[in-house]
Amino acid sequence: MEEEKYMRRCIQLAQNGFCNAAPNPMVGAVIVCDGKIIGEGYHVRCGEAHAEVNAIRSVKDTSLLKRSTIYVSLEPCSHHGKTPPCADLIIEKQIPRIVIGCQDPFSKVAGRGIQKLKDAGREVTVGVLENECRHLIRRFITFHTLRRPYITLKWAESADGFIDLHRNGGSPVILSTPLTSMMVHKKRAEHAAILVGTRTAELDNPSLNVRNWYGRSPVRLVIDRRLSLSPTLHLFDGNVPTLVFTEHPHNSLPGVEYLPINFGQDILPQIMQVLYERNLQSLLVEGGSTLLQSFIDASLWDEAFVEESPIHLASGVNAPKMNDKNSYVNEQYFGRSIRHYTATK
Ligand code: AOF
Ligand code: ZN
Repeated sequence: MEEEKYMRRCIQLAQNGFCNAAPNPMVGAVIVCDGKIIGEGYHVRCGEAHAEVNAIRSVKDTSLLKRSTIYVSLEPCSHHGKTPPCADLIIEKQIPRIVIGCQDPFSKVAGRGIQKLKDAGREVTVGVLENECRHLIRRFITFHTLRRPYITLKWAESADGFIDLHRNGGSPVILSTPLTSMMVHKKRAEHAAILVGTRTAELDNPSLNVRNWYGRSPVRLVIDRRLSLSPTLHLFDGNVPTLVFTEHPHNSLPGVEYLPINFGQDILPQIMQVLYERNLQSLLVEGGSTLLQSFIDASLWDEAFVEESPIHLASGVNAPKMNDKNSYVNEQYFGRSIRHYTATK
């Protein structure tokens, strides 16, 4: 119980890294001596000190470290990355006991941090609140174990199962409310990249940036096989880096990169490969229906959020259909019903 209490605090601290830790994982650490927390820290920003370093730095009376326990939501690192190994620091500071939430899936660590601590004679416990700790860094874990980004699908549909709007020549029907659009912007801030298909880019002219929430805007991705999209679209305003997947790469717009892919083959694995190579660890797919359905049909997704509007459209583009085996929980955001799916692994 005691261990879970401190690990819960680690997770809470780790979440403060939400905006800036990526592509590193969010990690929190707590140092406890004689039943009291004497130090706390979290990984604030990629490239800067790790959680354990910040927690150790925060301890006023460092002589207590020799009889303390350090709790950390992720295995302390064992490698020299942008910062030196945390396992070495813990050994150097003579902290005798280490309680870890989950193992680091990153190939340069992957158990070596735990081993280093054990080899130094420290008492190591692994797996306290393991599921919660893994859930916190699920994007990082999926990226490093499956070698592809963590994929979230998102759409809003009418009560009768249509998405959109102005596609039948009618005037636009807005299915989301200003409040649920905040949720969409929060989702954008949680992802490293965001993808839409050609028709969505053309008809909705989305900016795909983060406005109604705080955090970084994701890298924008659009599929434009024949380069038919107008350069005046918001996507090409140069405010956020944008990648265009096409069979006719060219270079003419600032902030926009054209990447050739083979449309004669399945394009999703090719896009995934580009994201993997660029260390873009998570992807939000915002439409349209055909693109979303292709991710569903390929079982290439991890989570999906479907906002159900009470509005009846009577016609329009059919909303994507989940497979029957996919279960969801009902969530509620600001009076709107959301089906939240999690892929079965
Ligand atoms: C930890 N504590 O707080 C974090 C860890 O380039 P670096 O030095 O920042 O190392 C990045 C890797 O370190 C990252 O891929 C992950 O394996 C681990 N992250 N480890 O001990 C932390 N954020
Ligand atoms: Zn570290």
